[in-house]
Amino acid sequence: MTKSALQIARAAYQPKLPKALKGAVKVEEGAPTQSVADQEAIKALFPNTYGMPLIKFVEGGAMDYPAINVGVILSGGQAPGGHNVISGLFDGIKALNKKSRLFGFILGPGGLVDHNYKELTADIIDEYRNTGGFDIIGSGRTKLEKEDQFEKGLEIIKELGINALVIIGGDDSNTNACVLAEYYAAKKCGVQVIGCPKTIDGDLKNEMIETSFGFDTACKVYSEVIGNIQRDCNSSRKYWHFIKLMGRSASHIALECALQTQPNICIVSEEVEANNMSLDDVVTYIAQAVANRAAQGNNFGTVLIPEGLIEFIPAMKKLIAELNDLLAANKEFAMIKKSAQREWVISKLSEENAAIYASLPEGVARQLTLDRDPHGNVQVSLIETEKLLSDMVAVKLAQWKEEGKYVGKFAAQHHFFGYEGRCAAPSNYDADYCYALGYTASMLIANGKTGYMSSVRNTTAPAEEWIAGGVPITMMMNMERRHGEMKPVIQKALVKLDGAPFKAFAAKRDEWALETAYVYPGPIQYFGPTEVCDQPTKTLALEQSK
Ligand code: FBP
Repeated sequence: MTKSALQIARAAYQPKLPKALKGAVKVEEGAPTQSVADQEAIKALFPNTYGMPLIKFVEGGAMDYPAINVGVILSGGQAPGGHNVISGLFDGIKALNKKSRLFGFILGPGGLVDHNYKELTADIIDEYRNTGGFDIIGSGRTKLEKEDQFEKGLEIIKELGINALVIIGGDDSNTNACVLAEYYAAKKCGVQVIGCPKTIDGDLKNEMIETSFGFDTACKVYSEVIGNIQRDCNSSRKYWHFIKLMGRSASHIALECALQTQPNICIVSEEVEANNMSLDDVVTYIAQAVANRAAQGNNFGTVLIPEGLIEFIPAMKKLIAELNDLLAANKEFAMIKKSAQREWVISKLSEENAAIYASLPEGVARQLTLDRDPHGNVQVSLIETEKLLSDMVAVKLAQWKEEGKYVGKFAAQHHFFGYEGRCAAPSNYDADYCYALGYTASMLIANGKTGYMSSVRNTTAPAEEWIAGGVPITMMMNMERRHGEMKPVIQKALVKLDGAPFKAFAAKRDEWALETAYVYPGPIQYFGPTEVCDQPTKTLALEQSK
């Protein structure tokens, strides 16, 4: 296999570990925990894994552990650093006992159910250290939720003598990890389940989980490209660029990229919802900024749009909620001829939602009825919000021109950044953070824990001072409606409008809208001065500087 010069140099990088993990560790237990909401309901559903204490690892103890066999699963969308979680886990279980073994289940949770696995040996691990992607074993979105899946999994777990499973995933996959932990604990199967917080979306975070891995690298990649586009549009001065950014419901990626690049406009879905804005309000806001710049002779600019925006416009949110229930209850929808689907949907929706649905451009309306993902989420990455908004802005500007309120030229370019950043070589931050998360998972296993998520905190400080431990997954849960039913799920962390990152953005955005205040972050640097190579995201830095 031919390797790039960077790949070769990067293979030699030794990720940093918190001081406490460098030798033998001791467990320090905190107070018992409870779920963030719906305590009674969650406790009843997780009698064996509810209320466990927070865990912190400190130096001390003995390194005398029996050999263990561990299974690892990568679940959901790719995020930079996954390979380092696995190499940290591998090194951790080997440090505990050289005879320990690691098995990777192929293509996500489905690999466990289908008994599709491979042993991850030292040679394989060494090929993937500090690389992006999930290709070491592949990933998938199969939802592990049914008893027969758990039982099929148990067969291969027993066959391979696996003591513990590590599930590397986002909020939905870690919810499933917890359900599985509870199931195996209730049946006294002797199988531990540990989760690791993955997702570029940045929406799996709380007091104990500072950030999900991959967010740092992905945002840096998108910011590099946004910066390049800004320099291009500031050079030719003829286009408005509408840039949609991945991130599902939450706007963390868009907000972080805005803090890094200072675009003219960044829409934050959570604010749109809080201010009860309609689609027309959002369009008017953008069009006004375009008109204000045009009045100064600047017919160019950048607009960042979070991919989940459409779900946060209150009227659209109601429509999507009704569509979710409608489609879940009418599986035959997929069999209806494409040309008849629109009419069918309109005939079934409530009057209010039918009117909104009918008013949408045909393409966007169709995109709202596409298959949900296995977790019941609308696949927002498939909805072309960037085009919808720029078309509507063009119409509004044309109208203002007629009324003599606008005197510019408006030409738009569209971009969608998501896949470009999900498999990038992890930044130093993600390389270190992921390795530490994997290593911590091995210590949770060695100490007999199950139903915990690996946690590494204080990550804006030097890695030596990072705090490693575990958080009971039930602590992060609440009840939410999914596929038409109430289910226990990890609460999604959306952008907080009273949080430091949003406030920092809000304080500057009017200036950025009018001026050309672009910042050009350039590509991720892996070698060089620490202020260039080792900076965390602005989101994390602002959140930690409270
Ligand atoms: P996860 O929650 O699985 O980490 O998803 C990340 C993500 O990249 C989202 O930002 C995006 O909406 C989605 O995956 C796209 O899914 P797919 O890879 O199936 O196209």
